[in-house]
Amino acid sequence: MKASFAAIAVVAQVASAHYSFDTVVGNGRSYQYVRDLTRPTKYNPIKYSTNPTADIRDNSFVDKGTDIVCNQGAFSAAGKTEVLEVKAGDKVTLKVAVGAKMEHPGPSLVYMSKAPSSVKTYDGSGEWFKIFEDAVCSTSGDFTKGAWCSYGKDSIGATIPKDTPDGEYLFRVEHIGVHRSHVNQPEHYVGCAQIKVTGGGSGTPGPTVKFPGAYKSTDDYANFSIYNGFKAFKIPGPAVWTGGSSGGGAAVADEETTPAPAAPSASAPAASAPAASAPAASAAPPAAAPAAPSQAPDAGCAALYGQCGGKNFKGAVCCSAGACKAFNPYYSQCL
Ligand SMILES: [Cu+2]
Repeated sequence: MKASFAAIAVVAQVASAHYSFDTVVGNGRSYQYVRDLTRPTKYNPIKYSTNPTADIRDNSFVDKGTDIVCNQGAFSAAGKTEVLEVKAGDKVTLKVAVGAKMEHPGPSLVYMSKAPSSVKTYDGSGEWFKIFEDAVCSTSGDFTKGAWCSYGKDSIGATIPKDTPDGEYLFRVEHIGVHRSHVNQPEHYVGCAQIKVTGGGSGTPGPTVKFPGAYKSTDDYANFSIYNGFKAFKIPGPAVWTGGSSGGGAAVADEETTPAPAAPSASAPAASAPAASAPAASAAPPAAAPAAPSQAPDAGCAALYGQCGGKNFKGAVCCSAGACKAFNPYYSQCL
């Protein structure tokens, strides 16, 4: 039947564009060390609660509830998920399920959070520090696709800093699709492995954030446009911790409205490093400095290239730049 062929085609296409993480590369089977999830469609993204209802997937939100920690229902799998022993200094890489690839433009991030005792009983409500991030690897590539470091890849990995204290941790990978950030609808894909770090050091990981809380819908990344060529991208979340005791102070959350020439506090030099320039990701161009956002959609109307109308669309039907052009009954865009 014609309809079922169409349905199959859609599923296959969505599965390769959307993704969830299920295995630790080189270690075990699907969901052996990675917490399984309970969402009906495992590969669907997590979005902001402020997004149009029609667009929200499975009641998973970046800004409320706990799905942004390790994905929907992941904590219910904690007890049956095994704990992978790794040495500080080792690289841990999580792979996406069912042979999919991360075919969305956007940053990759890896965070860790220490369990108070066994990670099998830890809900991830504690402090998280970032150990890896990447974003744009080619300023001349297709900014809607291959210019992004992780575009088309099937895994995200990070080296456990040597200074990481021994103990059990959640190892959280995240990819954020920013292809719809121009309409404030970034897509978050997250997954957590349970690991036990041995041979570590006595560093103080930081700055730290919490989930939810690390990201806001008003952050740069959530209001960014990949259209019209390269522009500097500010990676959300805190600065990457590479060792030592850069923690302590306030979490360097992504305060998009304050390009504050923050007087570098002499007492915490590492914490004042710009979040956007990943020291670990050597491939990232220096251009990714926290420059002034080139796009500042005004409160009321949609920004250039933003959606400004269409059936089920609940946003503002006006443009702060350009004119609203209808492409079909479901989509109008400011051009
Ligand atoms: Cu998507």
